[in-house]
Amino acid sequence: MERMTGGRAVAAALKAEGIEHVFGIVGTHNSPLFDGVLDEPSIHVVTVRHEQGASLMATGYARASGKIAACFVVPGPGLTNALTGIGMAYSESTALLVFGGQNMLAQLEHEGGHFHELANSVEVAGSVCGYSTRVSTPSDIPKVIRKAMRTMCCQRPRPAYIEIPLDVQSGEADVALLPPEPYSRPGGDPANIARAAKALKSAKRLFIFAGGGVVNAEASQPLARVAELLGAPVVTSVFGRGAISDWHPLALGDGWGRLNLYDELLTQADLALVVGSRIDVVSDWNLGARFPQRIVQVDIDPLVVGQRRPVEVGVIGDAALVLDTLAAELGGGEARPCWFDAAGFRRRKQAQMVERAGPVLKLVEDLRAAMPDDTIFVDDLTLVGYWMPLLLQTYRPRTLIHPGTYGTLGYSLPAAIGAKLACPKQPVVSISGDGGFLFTMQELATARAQNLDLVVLVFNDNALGAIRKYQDRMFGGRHIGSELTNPDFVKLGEAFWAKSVRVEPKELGAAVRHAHEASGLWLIEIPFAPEGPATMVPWMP
Ligand SMILES: Cc1ncc(C[n+]2csc(CCOP(=O)(O)OP(=O)(O)O)c2C)c(N)n1
Ligand SMILES: [Mg+2]
Repeated sequence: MERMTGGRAVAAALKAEGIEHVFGIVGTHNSPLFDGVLDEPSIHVVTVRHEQGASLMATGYARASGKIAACFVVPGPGLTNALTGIGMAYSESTALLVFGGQNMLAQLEHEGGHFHELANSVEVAGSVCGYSTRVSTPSDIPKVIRKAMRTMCCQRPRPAYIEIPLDVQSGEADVALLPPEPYSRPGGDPANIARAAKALKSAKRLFIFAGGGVVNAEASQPLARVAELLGAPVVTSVFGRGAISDWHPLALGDGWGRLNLYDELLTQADLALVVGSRIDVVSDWNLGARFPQRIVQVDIDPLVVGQRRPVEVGVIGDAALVLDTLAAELGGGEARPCWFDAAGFRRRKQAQMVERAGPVLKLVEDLRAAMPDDTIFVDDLTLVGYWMPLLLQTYRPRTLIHPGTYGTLGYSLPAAIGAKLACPKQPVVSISGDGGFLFTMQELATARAQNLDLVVLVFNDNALGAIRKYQDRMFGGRHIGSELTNPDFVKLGEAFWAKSVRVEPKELGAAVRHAHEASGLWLIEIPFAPEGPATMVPWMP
């Protein structure tokens, strides 16, 4: 038991939980929190330029590394600004720990016109968090942080919100810090896993659909092992990209259903093993709706199992633990040869992509060739970005970060900054359109302040291009609100001290390679308006 302020208790508990980064903006209502971490050299504070940047940085940080970061925001506008990134994290099944300041405890009982006042803030945050609470004494802080950590680490990861009134932040109390706890996730019911193994053995032509849960659980190795034992090709969801390396002979790539690339697989398969995927309605449903009748589903979230399609066997548990046990169950027999011509499929898919994605494919291939294999690419909602999960050869988990179904413009730059801070040894490339970039471009100042090596690409078509295409298709070309008058992006980059250039699409590979080799903060504008059929936006009706 030690006497300390609430601010110090937060810092000490964060240190004990192994949290190394705090993203945020300081104000009067969270100053004791910031002051508390001044004395913790292991905790690095990153001042952002808008709270949306803080929460998006923390999502990129977690998706690139699996580590949890904290955010410190003031109440009212600080919290509401951060909500967009917290909503993204919720939708992406990503953990981040947000601390909100608050007025004094006694001021919270009824509306009083207090500074930053926001009614029901715990419920407001709770709508995009897996856990949301307010603490009323410094003594409770370690326990509450532990509870938040357990909800994030022992089940489907979701953001957590802890609100600390000013008098609790600055008031002193006796605080008992908690010893570290090994967080564990459920391993799945062994009898159910045995049933799943039996069902899988009875199938002749099965495939695996791997989602973000495989990435979250670091389950790439057991996934590949199970796939090899079953002779099952593996399709990934957008979130599962990299869960199996594209170098693996059983990898079929990303499963954007809209392009009907997978008909050949779906019409022949007799069972789908779905691991760590909610079968997302935006990106996977066109595929999921055509999965075979027989489905075995593994997920940490009981609500996901059987949610979209009835299952023959459902196993609730961590993907790595369940797949490990499953591999042991299956291990008695020989590895089966794959029933599906995966190499032939990949060749035919590539030929289709040349036809459908033409110039975008060339550009993505140039990007891939220009950068090392461990480069982390972070997409925004932009025409090139939509194509990335389909077209980018992805060799490792956590190296292609595509925005979640929540789908906010302005995702890429802050998420890329978070990714770089979490994984400083890996190159990071941010991919935005001219529209999305201006949502969060002020975080270039954060990248510069943190001295980050970062390559920021802005594809400029002077339009909200995806929406302009939608208007072409759905409204007979009646464009409203989708044309943009832009700043000079090179001058804008230079104003933020980024080395800034404008290059033609065919020069992109060389420009990106040069930026990577030269290091530092780079902004590369590429005038590019990809043309083509409406199916270029894979989620369009
Ligand atoms: C916060 C938010 N507002 C609006 C949208 C709707 N929206 C989706 S894509 C898009 C156009 C994006 O334009 P740009 O970033 O220039 O990329 P482009 O489509 O031109 O490649 C818009 C407005 C959104 N996804 N998020
Ligand atoms: Mg655009």
